[in-house]
Amino acid sequence: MIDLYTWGTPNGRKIPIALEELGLAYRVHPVDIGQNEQFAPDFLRISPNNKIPAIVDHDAPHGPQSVFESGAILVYLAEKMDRLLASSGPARVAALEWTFWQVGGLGPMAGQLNYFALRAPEPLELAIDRFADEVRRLLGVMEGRLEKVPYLAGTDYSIADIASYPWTRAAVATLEKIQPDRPPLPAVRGWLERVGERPAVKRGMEVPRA
Ligand SMILES: N[C@@H](CCC(=O)N[C@@H](CS)C(=O)NCC(=O)O)C(=O)O
Repeated sequence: MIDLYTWGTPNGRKIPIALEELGLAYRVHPVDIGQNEQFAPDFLRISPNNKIPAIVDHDAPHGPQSVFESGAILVYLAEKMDRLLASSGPARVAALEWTFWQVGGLGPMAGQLNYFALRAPEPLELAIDRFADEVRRLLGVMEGRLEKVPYLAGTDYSIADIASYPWTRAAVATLEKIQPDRPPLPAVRGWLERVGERPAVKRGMEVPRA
């Protein structure tokens, strides 16, 4: 059994998508970050950076194993099940490249864009423009990749697609709202549809349920 600590945000939804895809049994523990529950001492013992998602795997070979950081959790789960991440070779390299690209690039930049464009108490044009430009640039990089291959790691669906799906969906929606006249990203949109149709993605995007 895996304990999943999460909330209904793009980072929080990557892990239930992976758990659903891998068919692993899990218990959801909602951590309401709007109520500062991420600072509770019990949660900080698992996730010292006070961020969701985090897991505890009670069936790990050396006893209960906690993991924080979504990229580390995705690699951990994929390696545990030997699925969604090739064990060696170019497909593994590509899956890790695009997973880290998402965790270190698209996620933080789209997060800042969402904050400044949709939630900030006052509109800061400079910040909105800066993050919108960077998110559009990142989605352009993704567009170039997906013009050549169906999934980020190449021919097969992998943890790179799982990491990127919730953030790409959020980023495209935000850009459509603030820049409705800018040209679409057809390859990215096709990939969003392809990935979004997977039953595990549909189920994972509903976690944690209200
Ligand atoms: N690099 C982290 C980012 C996680 C993250 O930013 N989580 C946000 C929600 S999407 C959070 O828990 N924020 C609470 C806080 O910063 O106090 C990961 O990929 O797991």
